[in-house]
Amino acid sequence: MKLIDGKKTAQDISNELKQEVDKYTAQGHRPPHLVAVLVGNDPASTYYVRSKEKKAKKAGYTSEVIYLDEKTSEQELLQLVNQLNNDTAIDGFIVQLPLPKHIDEHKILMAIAPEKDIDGFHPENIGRMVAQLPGFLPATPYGILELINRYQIPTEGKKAVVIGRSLIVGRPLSILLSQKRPGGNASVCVAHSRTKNISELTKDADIVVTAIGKAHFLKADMVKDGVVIIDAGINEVPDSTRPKGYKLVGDVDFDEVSKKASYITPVPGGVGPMTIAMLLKNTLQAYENNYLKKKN
Ligand code: L34
Repeated sequence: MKLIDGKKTAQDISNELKQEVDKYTAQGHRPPHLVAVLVGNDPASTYYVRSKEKKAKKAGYTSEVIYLDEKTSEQELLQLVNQLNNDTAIDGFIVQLPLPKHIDEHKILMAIAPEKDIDGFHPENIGRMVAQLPGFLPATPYGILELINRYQIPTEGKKAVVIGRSLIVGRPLSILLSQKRPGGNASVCVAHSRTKNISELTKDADIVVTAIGKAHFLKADMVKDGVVIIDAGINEVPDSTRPKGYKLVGDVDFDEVSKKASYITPVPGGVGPMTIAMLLKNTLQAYENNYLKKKN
């Protein structure tokens, strides 16, 4: 079994990005600027946006989080999105999900200017991904592809099962894995809550990706020997021995499944840190497109 070290890979990518940024700033350009918007104060979401800001700064970017009250109206958030769209000092921004129930998520995502949509959630970027045109790939699936490529895990002609069909992970990843591209060319099956006898599918798979948010969902008897496991789940389970009172686990029963896997991502330290690294990569891309090309 080989452990896929997302934390280290994310660090490598961050160092690579920093070199690019240093090169641009040495030429007299301003650094890339990333903004995250958080509505409300969910502890996990707060941690993720702070982490994005911190990692951006480590890579030499400027960055900030805009914290909005839980009660912010849809109209107010739309106004802020519009303001960020028009601010040329900002290369890319994200609105952290989930949003409070009184705000229509789709309305907000649609309002983000596609050229600043570094999450790749705008329908224009989703369309570009599907058509394999230049655009932003959503950070978590992009990070998974990057892990597959950097670890040189064969995907061509392999049977992949993606469990989950969310806009953020399952749906886009299932598309990417099947496309003609590095880390692609797999035969992909998407499993979800309405799938019958999921084991029948996973047992036959060379690659299993879990993205459903259910702790210990994937068990050893559901996979074959030598399987590649990518765990995109992040679940908090109670643990009184930890200062926070919980620990993070993925969707995979890691201790058991890792014995059968050829490659496996841990949680934490797998897909999560890669999400942030690829967000930074997209931000650099946005900076090159929106700022550098206009200056030169
Ligand atoms: N708009 N909303 C928007 N974009 C995103 O890309 C996200 N996501 C998901 C939630 N909402 C979003 C994230 O950023 C999930 N997510 C995310 C980002 C980073 C990490 C986890 C999820 C992460 O860094 N995880 C670490 C451990 C964190 C810890 O110790 O608590 C890991 O090692 O998995």
